[in-house]
Amino acid sequence: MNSKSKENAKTPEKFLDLKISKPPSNSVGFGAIKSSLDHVSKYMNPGDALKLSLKINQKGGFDCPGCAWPDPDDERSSLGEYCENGIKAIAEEAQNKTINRDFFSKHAVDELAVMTDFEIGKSGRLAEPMFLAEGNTHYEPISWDDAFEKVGSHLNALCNPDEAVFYTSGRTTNEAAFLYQLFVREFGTANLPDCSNMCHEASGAALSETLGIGKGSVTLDDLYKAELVMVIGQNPATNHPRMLTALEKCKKNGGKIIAINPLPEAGLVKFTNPQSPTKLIFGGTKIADVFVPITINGDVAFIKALLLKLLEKEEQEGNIFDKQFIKEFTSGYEVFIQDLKQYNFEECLEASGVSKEVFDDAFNLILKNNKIIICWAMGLTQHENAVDNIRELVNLLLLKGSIGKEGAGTCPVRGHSNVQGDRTVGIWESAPQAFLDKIEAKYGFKPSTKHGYSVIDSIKAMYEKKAKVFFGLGGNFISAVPDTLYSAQAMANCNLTVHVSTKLNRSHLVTGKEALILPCLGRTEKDYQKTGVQVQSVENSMGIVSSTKGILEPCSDKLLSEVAVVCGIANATLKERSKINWLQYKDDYNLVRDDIQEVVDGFEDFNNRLKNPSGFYLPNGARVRKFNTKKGKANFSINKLPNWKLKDGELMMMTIRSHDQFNTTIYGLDDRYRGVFNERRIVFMNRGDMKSRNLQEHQVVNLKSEYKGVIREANNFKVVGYEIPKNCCATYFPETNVLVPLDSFAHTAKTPASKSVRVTIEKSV
Ligand SMILES: Nc1nc2c(c(=O)[nH]1)N[C@H]1C(S)=C(S)[C@@H](COP(=O)(O)OP(=O)(O)OC[C@H]3O[C@@H](n4cnc5c(=O)[nH]c(N)nc54)[C@H](O)[C@@H]3O)O[C@H]1N2
Ligand SMILES: Nc1nc2c(c(=O)[nH]1)N[C@H]1C(S)=C(S)[C@@H](COP(=O)(O)OP(=O)(O)OC[C@H]3O[C@@H](n4cnc5c(=O)[nH]c(N)nc54)[C@H](O)[C@@H]3O)O[C@H]1N2
Ligand SMILES: [Mo]
Repeated sequence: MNSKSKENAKTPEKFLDLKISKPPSNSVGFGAIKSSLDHVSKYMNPGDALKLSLKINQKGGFDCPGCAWPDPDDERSSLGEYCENGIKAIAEEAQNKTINRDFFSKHAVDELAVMTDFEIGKSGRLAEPMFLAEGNTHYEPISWDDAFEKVGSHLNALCNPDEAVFYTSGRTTNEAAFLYQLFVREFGTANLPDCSNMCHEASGAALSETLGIGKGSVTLDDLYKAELVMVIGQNPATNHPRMLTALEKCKKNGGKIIAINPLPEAGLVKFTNPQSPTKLIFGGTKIADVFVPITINGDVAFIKALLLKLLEKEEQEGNIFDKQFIKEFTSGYEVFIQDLKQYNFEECLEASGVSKEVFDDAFNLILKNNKIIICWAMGLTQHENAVDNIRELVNLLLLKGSIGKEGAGTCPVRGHSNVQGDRTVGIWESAPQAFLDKIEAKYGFKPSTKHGYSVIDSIKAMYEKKAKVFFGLGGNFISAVPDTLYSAQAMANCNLTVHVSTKLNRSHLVTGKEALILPCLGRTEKDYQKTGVQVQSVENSMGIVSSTKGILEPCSDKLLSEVAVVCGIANATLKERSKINWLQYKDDYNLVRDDIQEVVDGFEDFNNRLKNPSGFYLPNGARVRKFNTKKGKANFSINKLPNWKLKDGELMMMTIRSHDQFNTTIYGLDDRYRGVFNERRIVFMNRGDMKSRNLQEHQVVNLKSEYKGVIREANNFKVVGYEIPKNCCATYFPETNVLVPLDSFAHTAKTPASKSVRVTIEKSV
């Protein structure tokens, strides 16, 4: 076992050289093009870069491994569906540098852990399978066959299949994900935690209960046609840049936009479309008509205030609610209204931290418009009351009849490029019985019907030594999960930790007694198999399934595809006891798709329909007012105001992404749109809160969070005064994951509450 797992799990607490400038008033534009070209020229050869940028998100090209924002059905830009952060995601994967046995023989595990995440990521692409033996300080090379046997023998040595956990990150394609969950279920467990547990799980839980489908209901076309789009708890200029093009189009068609966010995020204020050269010169579009600077976790209160005023108007004028829709399609209206009437408007507004003037501006837009789309992301899903946040939004949409019609509906904006597809094809620790029945009918074994471990349950189980093998298909578990030190102990308690990865990351350095790194092909690379170069499929945030095919030569000839890795491990683990011929699938992915079509609803004629260059839409009940709930109706829900209070001196901290990162992969050290350069260990604070604590700009501070009597600490941050509501502060993920308590998560969904962490701030001495 690696002796220093807890130390290795933390990001190094060292400073760089912080520079601050005024945040730019608009986003994207020239700055974005320059930034991505700089990035590409540093890490890729120019020929590959050009080839890739022409094929990114093109029909018949490859799906950008960045975010899950959909591509236009019709015309696509000749520059590729260009976006700065998409280019960075690709450059990160397609870089020239590789690391193999020489690298690992030179650097001990503990030595690598001293590097920052930025430095670790820059080491290069993993080029061959590596093994860390018990008690060893260095990884050593291992053959693929031996690696498969090693995993198989560990799994088979467990007393019970439930002693293993199988994590998935959302880049995994449908084909690899389907086979992976099939293997895990045939092995005998439902322990399938995934990044979705930390991401949009709360959206899935809230939407399934209220609208009968855990996905959003709108298409891109709806966004163009909406009268009003609300963008809540989301920073699209950084995390979904192509969404701004859709919002711009909506505005051009007369639509209005309300942004609700504690921070005046750049893209929401002004946006310059990089594909429109005249705009680059003459300035951009002001995106948000109303910007609502809400306090962290003030959303239920704000929405309730809106609902109360709508109800008041409805009672006066009688034509505000869509009563026909409510009568025909919904359930629970009376009880909901009764409950709503118990709340007081002024109290709600005060709890939201929003002024009456701003409230009125937002309210008037909602009052006037009936084609409303609500978009949201992590600002709503990562709170203890996350499910309430989303259900309350659904209440608003239902009152306005804004669901299942053109230009209206729900739009949870997904993170990883195939996180939605992974769930569709069975990466789910609590999959519906109907799905498990289909697996049984097709393959002849009975999948476990137990509720498997989510991310949080997995960490607890490993900590308590109830789970002993950790397997990760993609991702960077230790840096992504909450409560870094507790989680590091959980990993260290395992007999074996395995990661299928493209790049070195901190999870490779916080290991069980033994550890494996299995390097795989990325999206951009050609996947050569017996029947030729393989095509795979992904599903975007709006339920469109489309093909993806790499175009570059693999960076090493020792890489396997994720599909081949899963097949190899399944074969080596299950051997003769399997009812499935595992090795056939890796030779021909069409066979995987034939199986998916039999087991997963909506994939009829899959192989053929995947040939359609624009892909195909999966069925979506909410989109056509067919609500797949128990009563067949859309449900109003009752949501309490969260009753958290800060103790004296505490601030509510949100952990957010900078402009130069993809989750735990740090592309660079700047957060250009927020005017922060060359530093990540910063805490954004309200200037009044700084004054009352006697803190100066760039003051070095330590952060502490106390939760249920346990104190967690993160040291060495620099204070940056910022336009953020009082009593709120913000830091970057993953540096402050050490402060996020494992036990603080969304009810029902178990999403870690990494946007509402109570902290105190002390000067470092
Ligand atoms: N370039 C890039 N693209 C990405 C990613 C990336 O890291 N880099 N990550 C991908 C993934 S996996 C995901 S899930 C998405 C994440 O996309 P986002 O959700 O946009 O990412 P975050 O940085 O977590 O931003 C959360 C936003 O919510 C706001 N917020 C925080 N708390 C609250 C609150 O209580 N109420 C409201 N109304 N707002 C709040 C914050 O100010 C911030 O603007 O992006 C995906 N795309
Ligand atoms: N405090 C805090 N914590 C958070 C969040 C937050 O906002 N705040 N956000 C949460 C969210 S929304 C998410 S989605 C999770 C993300 O959690 P993860 O998905 O686990 O993390 P990533 O950083 O996206 O994973 C990056 C790693 O994936 C590997 N990788 C990249 N591409 C591929 C590929 O094609 N195949 C394979 N096999 N591996 C690949 C690389 O080795 C890389 O190091 O983090 C969560 N954690
Ligand atoms: Mo995510």
